Amino acid sequence: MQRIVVLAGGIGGARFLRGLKSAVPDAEITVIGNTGDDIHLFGLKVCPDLDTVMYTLGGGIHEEQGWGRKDESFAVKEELAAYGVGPEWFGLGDRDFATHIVRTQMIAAGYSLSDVTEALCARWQPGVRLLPMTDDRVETHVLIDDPDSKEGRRAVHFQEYWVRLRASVDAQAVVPVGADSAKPAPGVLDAISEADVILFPPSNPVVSVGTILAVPGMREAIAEAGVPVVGLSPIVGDAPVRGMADKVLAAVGVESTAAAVAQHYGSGLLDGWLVDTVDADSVRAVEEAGIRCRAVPLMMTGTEATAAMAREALALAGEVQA
Ligand code: FO1
Repeated sequence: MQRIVVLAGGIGGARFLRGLKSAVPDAEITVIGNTGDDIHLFGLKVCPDLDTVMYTLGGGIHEEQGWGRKDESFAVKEELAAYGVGPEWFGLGDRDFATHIVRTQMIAAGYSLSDVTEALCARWQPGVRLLPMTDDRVETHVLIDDPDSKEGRRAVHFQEYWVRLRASVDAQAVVPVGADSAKPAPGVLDAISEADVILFPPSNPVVSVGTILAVPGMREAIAEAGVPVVGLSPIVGDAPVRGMADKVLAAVGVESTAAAVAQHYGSGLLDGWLVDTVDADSVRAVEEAGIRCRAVPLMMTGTEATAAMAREALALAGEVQA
């Protein structure tokens, strides 16, 4: 049985996984989920990317939105607002709240985030093994200009940058706070060393895949696994398909192009890279950087189109191995 490890962020990672499962239903898929987007609100621990993967693969996701639960209501949020308790800018629904209550209660009782994720997945049956990148607390912060503060700059939580500010201001720096002392969660390094192929879905290269790679030992384990590592570009036609990758790429000095993202990961990590057909011109630059590259359609318009992308990624993995 083919063992596939996928480093996933939120919406892009989850949708890619749905296509991958459809393309190779018999594969054993381990997902290493980004937890840098996690946020503590109302005394609860919220793990947006783990939940997005779990709900998407478990059939509970709000399809159009890409995050949160379908058939959602917001009575708790409205009641909190009536008490003047915010933040109001973060849309936590009633059904979703239950997930965060269970998670927080289990963590308070001494369980690890890995244990909790396994327990939550027992309900959702995502059909993959979903592992948080770490059980330790990591929080991505974004440094923005703030003329009103003494330093002229201020750090905000990634969710505040993305959801409240809608990435409308430039990101000066992106810091995965706590990552340097985090340990990979149990099972993560074993899954990598036992993998037949490792995939980077079209997730954000800085705040999703980049944060996972920032956990000490992760990058080395992937490089040393000795198996094909293939990524799919989240940048199509010099712009992110969704999200704010352009803003956070600029913060780390990387252009928003499919080729620049491949070069950012580098040939020490990546063996293969898929770009969209509109970026076919960049294939040569990527190959010159020592990374095998193909141009194929990369818009995840539905499960079949996404499954085709997954098949292309696995075919490229086969090619680089040959
Ligand atoms: N994204 C939004 O654009 N607005 C929200 O209010 C919002 C709330 C939210 C609540 C739970 C959850 O799991 C995800 C949520 N997201 C929301 C998505 C999230 O901000 C990001 O898309 C991911 O963190 C990036 O991967």
